[in-house]
Amino acid sequence: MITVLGRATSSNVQLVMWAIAELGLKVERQDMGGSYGGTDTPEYRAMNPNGLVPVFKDGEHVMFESAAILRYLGAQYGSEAFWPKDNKTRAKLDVIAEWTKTSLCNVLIYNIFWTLIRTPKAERDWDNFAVQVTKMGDLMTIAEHELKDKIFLGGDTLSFADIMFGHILFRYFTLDFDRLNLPNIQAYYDRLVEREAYRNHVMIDYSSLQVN
Ligand SMILES: N[C@@H](CCC(=O)N[C@@H](CS)C(=O)NCC(=O)O)C(=O)O
Repeated sequence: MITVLGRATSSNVQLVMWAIAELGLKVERQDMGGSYGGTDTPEYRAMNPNGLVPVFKDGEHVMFESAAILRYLGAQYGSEAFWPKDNKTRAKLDVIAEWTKTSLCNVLIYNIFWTLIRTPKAERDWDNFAVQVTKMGDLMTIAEHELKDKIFLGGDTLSFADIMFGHILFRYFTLDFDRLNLPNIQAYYDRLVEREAYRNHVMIDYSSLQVN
């Protein structure tokens, strides 16, 4: 039995839940973290000493860190397309996954999202925001080239790298900032939106996180 502990509005929970749904696995999710609390108990800290969500359980196997959970899911349950067995083929996809989790998430989630949604209006640093929006454009231009003539990052079928890259796109396209016109990324996002699992687990209203 797979269990995920974490609120649905967390982007790190979303990527895990989306992966589980794409892999056709059964899961039970329990709201935790944020206004739900529950992450500061000794029991929770024993599972994740950081007190953050998500925590993932597959039977007795317990882990945290969404990217590590995604890789575990791929290795344990993924098809050849989702998690290629060939190390070099998989490593090429993992470059994009890792780049998303580090470079892209740092700009989009920890700067742009954090400024617009999680920081009180009076405290927003608009000079830094402008720098981050320019950085976002530079990074997404790299992704735009990567997606040239591709349906998904690895070819015609969704892989773990698409879960990592794709899970940030809902916020990328719905936050209020200036985006470059990048047709490959727009078409890729439109394809993700067609997927029920993406709509159910990633396209989650984040207005409850908004501070004013
Ligand atoms: N590197 C961790 C980061 C986890 C993280 O920052 N989670 C946030 C939500 S996205 C969190 O727990 N925030 C506090 C809370 O929700 O109580 C991962 O990818 O799982």
